[in-house]
Amino acid sequence: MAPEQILTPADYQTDVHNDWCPGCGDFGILKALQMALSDLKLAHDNVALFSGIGCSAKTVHYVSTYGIHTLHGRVVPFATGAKLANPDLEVILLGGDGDGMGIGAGHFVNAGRRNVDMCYLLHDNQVYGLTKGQASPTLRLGLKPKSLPQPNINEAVNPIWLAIASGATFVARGYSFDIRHLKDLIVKGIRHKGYAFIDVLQPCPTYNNLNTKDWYGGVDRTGSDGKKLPRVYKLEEIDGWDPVVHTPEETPEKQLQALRSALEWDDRIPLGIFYQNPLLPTYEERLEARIPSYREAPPAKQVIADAEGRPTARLQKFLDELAV
Ligand SMILES: Cc1ncc(C[n+]2csc(CCOP(=O)(O)OP(=O)(O)O)c2C)c(N)n1
Ligand code: SF4
Ligand SMILES: [Mg+2]
Repeated sequence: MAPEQILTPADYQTDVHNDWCPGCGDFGILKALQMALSDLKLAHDNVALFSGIGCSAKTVHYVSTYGIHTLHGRVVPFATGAKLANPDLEVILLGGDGDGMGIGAGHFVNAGRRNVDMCYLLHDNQVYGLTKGQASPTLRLGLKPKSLPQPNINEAVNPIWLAIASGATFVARGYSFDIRHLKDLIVKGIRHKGYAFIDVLQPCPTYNNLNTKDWYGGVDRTGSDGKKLPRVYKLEEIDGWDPVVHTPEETPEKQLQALRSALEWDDRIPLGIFYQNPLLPTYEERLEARIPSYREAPPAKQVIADAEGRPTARLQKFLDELAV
C-alpha cells in the first residue's frame, strides 16, 4: 500500500502574487485555513473554496484547491449549489462583513435555515476594505475609523446573534492573530455535520485604526500579577463551558447561553464555540429522504452527455418530476 501522502500547510499555497496590505489580518486567516486543510489531510481536488468580492475574497487565489471568486454578496448561493450538486465535496465559504452582513444578509439568514454541510468564514474587519474603508454592518454606532469623515450613523449587526437567530448549527468566533486557535475552530467547523459559521475578527490596519491588533490584544488595566489583560479571551477557559446541544430539549437554553455570551464586547471579547447542535438533519439528509438515489447519483455524478457530447438528459422525465 502506498504510504499516506503528508500534506503540510505549505502544500496548499499557490504562487499567485498576494497584494494584501502589510499587517492585514487576512494573512492569519489564510494561514489558519491552510493549517486546517493540512490537519484534515484534505485532497486538493476534494475542496472547493467560494468567496464573494472584497479583500477577503482574494483568499481563494492563494489556496491550491478549487477556488471560485464569485459576486459581492452571492457566496452562499454559489456554494450551496455546488455542495448540493456534489455532496462529497468539502465546501468552504470566505467573505467580508460587508459581503455577508450587508448585501448578502438575506442569503446568510437562509443558509442558517437550510443547514447545508459547509463552513463559512466571515472576515470581520468592520469596514469595506477593498473599496477604501466605508463603514461595514459590523462597525459599532458612533465609531469613527480614520477612513470615515463622520462617526458611523448606524447600529451594528452582531454576526453571532444573526447566525443563532437564523438557525446555524455551529457558531463560533476566532481571531486572525491567534492562528492556532482559529485553525482548531476551522477544523471543528469543517468536521461539524451541518452549517458551520465562524466570525473571524480581522484587523484592517489600513482603514480601521480602532479595532487593531493592539486593541484586541489588551485593555488599559492590569491583572493581579501586573500583566496587561487581553481583551480577547476563550470561552473554553470558563469552568464548565459547554456549547453543545445534547438533547433537543436543551436547544433554547444553549441558544440563550450563546446570545448572552455574544453580548460581551469592549473590555472582554469572547472567542471559541458559542453554540453547536449536532442533532438536526442536514439539508442533504432531508433531500435524501425525498429522493432516495440522491447520495449515489447527485447531479454532479449524473451523465448528461454521450461520447459525442450530445445531451442525454431526458427533459420529459424532469418535467414529469416537476409536475408532482
Ligand atoms: C453588487 C456589487 N455591489 C458593490 C460592489 C462594490 N464592492 C466591492 S467589494 C465591496 C465591499 C467589500 O467589503 P467587505 O465585504 O467587508 O470585504 P473586505 O474588503 O473588507 O474584505 C463593495 C461594496 C460590487 N463589487 N458588487
Ligand atoms: S485594505 Fe484592509 S482588509 Fe484590505 S488588504 Fe488592506 S489591510 Fe487588509
Ligand atoms: Mg470588511
